[in-house]
Amino acid sequence: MNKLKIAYTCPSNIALVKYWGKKAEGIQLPANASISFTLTDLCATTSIEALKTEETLTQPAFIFELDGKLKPSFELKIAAFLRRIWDQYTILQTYRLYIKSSNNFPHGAGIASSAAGFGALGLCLANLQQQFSGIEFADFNVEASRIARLGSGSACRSIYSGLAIWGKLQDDSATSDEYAVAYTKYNTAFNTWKDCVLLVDEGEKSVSSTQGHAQLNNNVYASSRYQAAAMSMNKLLKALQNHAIPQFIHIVESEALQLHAMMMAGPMPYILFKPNTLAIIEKIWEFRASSALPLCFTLDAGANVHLLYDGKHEKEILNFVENQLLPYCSKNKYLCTALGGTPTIINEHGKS
Ligand code: 2P0
Repeated sequence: MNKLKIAYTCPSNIALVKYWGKKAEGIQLPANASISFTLTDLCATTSIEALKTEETLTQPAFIFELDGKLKPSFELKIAAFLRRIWDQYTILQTYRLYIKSSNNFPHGAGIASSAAGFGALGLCLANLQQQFSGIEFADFNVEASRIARLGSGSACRSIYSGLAIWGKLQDDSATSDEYAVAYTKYNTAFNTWKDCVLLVDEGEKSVSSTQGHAQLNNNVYASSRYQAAAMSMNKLLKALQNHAIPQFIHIVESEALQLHAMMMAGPMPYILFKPNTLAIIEKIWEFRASSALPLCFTLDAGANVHLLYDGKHEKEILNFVENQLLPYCSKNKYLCTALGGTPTIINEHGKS
């Protein structure tokens, strides 16, 4: 076949226990296990057209467009990713890839666009390799998650709807450092939870996440952080099983603050949150104390605040957002989404 085609849409995710730091050995293996909620409405859509070349290639050949525009700044990361899978993804050795991607959320909105983007790319490539070789992977999602991880660590969790764990847990043989797995043992009362992303700052981050991870190699608190993350995982899984809201809130907020504490306590300290990030956190604490409603915040590697809440109380909580938090948001902007999105194939019959 001279042409193969595929397209997937894949949601972003927000970590509850954070991946922050990589193992010294191996490629893109996490220093600690993490768990995330997949975000229903915040997605990347990626299509690939693979055209057969006359000659055998010696390195990946591709063109990448984001929202219809060439993006040279993303090419290095994609090229590094394709080189990592080159030996096993034999399609790359005789096909040139035309990769087109778009997000349904604004770039720089503090939503993990690389998680959604590399999640979709991993799904597309795993599917294309199957089309090319005629051999199915034993577990397609595991394979897509494994290669998504090689593009961007957090992307491996986006392959699963709901909750996903990435990183080996001693007492769970299904878990792995190489790929994420779905976590299904949680109390279904969490199915009504939502995420409202409060956009504090839409600019580019001063330090990328990949640079941030690397700083853990020389951070004197790194080993304590990895121990604390393991404790957080242990406690959070229990809170998720038992629908123990106070414990859930405590661990999720502590994890967000530890993430930023590591940035501030690293060898080249930096701060990604802004004054309005802190103002929003204080407002959330005040509102929770006075209302006793189930809500908490978490942060990604950026200034924006993810307000997690039980959608059963949506009216009161969105009133609070509108009345008290909007003044702290850039251009009064926020994005709300339910938890639990699922990657979807758009076209699997594109062979010609
Ligand atoms: C996470 N983050 O668990 C953590 C918390 C951001 C804050 O994983 O170098 O884009 O591509 O593996 O996955 C963001 O880092 O970094 C991240 P690479 P990635 O979601």
